[in-house]
Amino acid sequence: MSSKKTFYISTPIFYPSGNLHIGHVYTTAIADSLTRYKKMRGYETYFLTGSDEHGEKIEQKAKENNLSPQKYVDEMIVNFKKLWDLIDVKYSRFIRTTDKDHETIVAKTFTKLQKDKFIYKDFYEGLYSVSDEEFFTEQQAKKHEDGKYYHPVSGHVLKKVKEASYFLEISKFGKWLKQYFYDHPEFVIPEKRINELINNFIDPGLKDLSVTRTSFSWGVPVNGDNKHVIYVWIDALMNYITALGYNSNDETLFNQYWNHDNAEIVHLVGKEITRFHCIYWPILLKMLNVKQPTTVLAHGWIVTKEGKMSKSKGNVVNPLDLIEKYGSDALRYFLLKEIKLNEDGVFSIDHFESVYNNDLSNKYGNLISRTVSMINKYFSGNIASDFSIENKFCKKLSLRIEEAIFDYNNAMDKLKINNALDIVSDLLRDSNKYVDETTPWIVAKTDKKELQNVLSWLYYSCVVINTLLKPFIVKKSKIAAGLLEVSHIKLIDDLQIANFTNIKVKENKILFPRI
Ligand code: ME8
Repeated sequence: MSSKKTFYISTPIFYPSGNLHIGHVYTTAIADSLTRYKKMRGYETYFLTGSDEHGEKIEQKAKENNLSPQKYVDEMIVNFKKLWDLIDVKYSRFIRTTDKDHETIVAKTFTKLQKDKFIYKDFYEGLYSVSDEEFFTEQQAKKHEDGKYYHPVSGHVLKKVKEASYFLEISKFGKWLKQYFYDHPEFVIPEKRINELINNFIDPGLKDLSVTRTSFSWGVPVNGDNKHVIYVWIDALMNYITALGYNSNDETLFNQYWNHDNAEIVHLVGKEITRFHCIYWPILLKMLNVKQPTTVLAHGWIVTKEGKMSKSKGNVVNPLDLIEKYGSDALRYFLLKEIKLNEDGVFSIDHFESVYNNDLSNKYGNLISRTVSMINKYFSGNIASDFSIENKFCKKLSLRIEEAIFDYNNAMDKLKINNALDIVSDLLRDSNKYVDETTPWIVAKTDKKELQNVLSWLYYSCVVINTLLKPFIVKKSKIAAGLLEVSHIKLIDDLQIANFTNIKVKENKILFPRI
């Protein structure tokens, strides 16, 4: 095994029952940016995303479209991958629950759990939401005046079911899980979600989970009892380890990214699926004797002024429209900076455009542009750098840069993406202020040596800012790195002034034209 530190991150695998919207882009852009950051810190990384293709909902959708389920998901997945390409989401693997290696391990794991007596057969009687793939008791669901039961969060209608089913004996693990939460405070971020789980599910007593269905056939059948199809959530959760070859003939990736003490493993999820990832998943791993992930980061929702995005409200924001009009970098930047990870965040076009103009055009684009123009104008694009700090503004800026790199790393290591972006944004503001304070165009008239010093620090600040923005602003930061002639800088550790003795820039280009 190599001695490099490893980082493994996953998004939920999304249902191909509809097109992806900015909520899905949000989670996936967080995962992609954290991966790019970890690479800049010298980690070996593995980033997993994919699609959750089995189940009754997909079977129904396929029927509505007059297609076989396989054909239907094959078509939907083309759009998923197109979107990820457009927005620079560079995953290591796109797993589909219909992938043969995944299906094989899911069936094999089910058999193992039966053998180990964690799964038993009985009858399931209760309420089920097809759209949310979720079961409820009558106490948990809302009964309306019309006599029907509805999902307490999504509002989808629940249907009564009674069928033979296999059950996973999770009721035995409540005590263990509660202790695990106390011993590993970093396991669920934000912490407030742990209390919700304990109060709503663990303390009242965990109920064994129905893990198979007989009312549809689009899924992985139980070995030796083909009428039963393995319940979607077990099938889906397993993707996080089947993707790495867990329990297959080749466990190289599993050993490299999961199965060792220093492996950093992060699952990103939206808050509505915290229960599945922080209760069922850790218990399943415990049953399989597999180590737990480091952290489940459950972020809030992107909502619009009309509330949570949903087709019936007609407020679903299509990422393709935004990418076409403003570019993929602007969408990534907006979502990652303006939506606070732990809270719900409101999306509006006005806000989006104001962030585009203020942050990307006026602050970032303008700083790079001013700097490149001045180095071209006063030094024909080439300075022998002077990083002395006698000038008080140079000194102040040098300290600010050092502090920003430190704080940024710290925030990113703690997965606090929007804080990291605030730190870069502050450095941008201070660097633009530095230009106004040092007035290089006046110094140019009197003191070329002083100008060399002032512009060296300004250039260095641009390089640092641009490097720290690389995980978020993928395309334009590459262009800016070209203008600043630092395309070879790959690691944050390379950002030392000793590496910039000879400063060169190319002809200026506008990065973000104002809108
Ligand atoms: O739940 N704001 O798939 P799904 C922020 N297949 N994030 C949002 C969002 C919003 N408004 N809407 C969706 C499933 N998301 C299962 C997962 S994993 C083993 C199985 C994001 O297609 C967020 O990450 O309904 C959320 O958890 C996920 O999409 C739900 O995607």
